[in-house]
Amino acid sequence: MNLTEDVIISPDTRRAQRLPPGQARTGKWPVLDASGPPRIDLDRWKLRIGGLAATPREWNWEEFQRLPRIRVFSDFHCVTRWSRLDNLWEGVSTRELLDRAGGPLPQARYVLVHAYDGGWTTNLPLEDFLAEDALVALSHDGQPLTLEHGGPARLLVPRLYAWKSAKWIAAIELLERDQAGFWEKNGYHMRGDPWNEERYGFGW
Ligand SMILES: Nc1nc2c(c(=O)[nH]1)N[C@H]1C(S)=C(S)[C@@H](COP(=O)(O)O)O[C@H]1N2
Ligand SMILES: [Mo]
Repeated sequence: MNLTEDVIISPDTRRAQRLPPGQARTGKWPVLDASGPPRIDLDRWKLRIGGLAATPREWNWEEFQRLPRIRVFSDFHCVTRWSRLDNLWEGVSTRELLDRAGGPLPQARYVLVHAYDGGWTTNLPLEDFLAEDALVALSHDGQPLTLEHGGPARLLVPRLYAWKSAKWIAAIELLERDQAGFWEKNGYHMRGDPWNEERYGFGW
């Protein structure tokens, strides 16, 4: 892989020990989700950004294709203890998207991400969502994202466990108070930092 200068290198890939505690490396890329891929029609696909954004807005597929893209080199850590290192993602940075929605209102602190698979959601702090290596990815290792891995577009937040990286992303909702998503309601951690093993939240 030729890592040219226009690739954002995820800070965690520069650690001497790249595997977070309790993780094992896999060369494969397992598919993991709650209920399988939804049916997505590109003619009707939309990504919305709203809630506590200054000027909520949405893009259809054609409009989304015209947004500037970044490339990110990062690792991917699943809470079920596998890690896939050395991924090259391409897509639109989360900062770019929020800029185009006028930026966050002052009281915005958290994000609830909505996906196309039956209202699946996940929550994360706005600060993590806006990390320099966070993006809505359209391709992986030079290939368009497959449906099973979240295509046509998925969120990718390398610094958190992979369940925060919503596949089939549909909407980004900025909130003042943290609101538990699908797995978080079922006991997973509200933040999910793999380096602190934030696997489970309250009551575990
Ligand atoms: N929309 C949606 N996104 C999701 C999930 C899901 O069920 N629905 N599962 C999450 C979980 S638990 C993991 S580990 C990763 C797995 O991504 P992968 O299947 O591409 O490896 O997707 C995350 N994103
Ligand atoms: Mo997961």
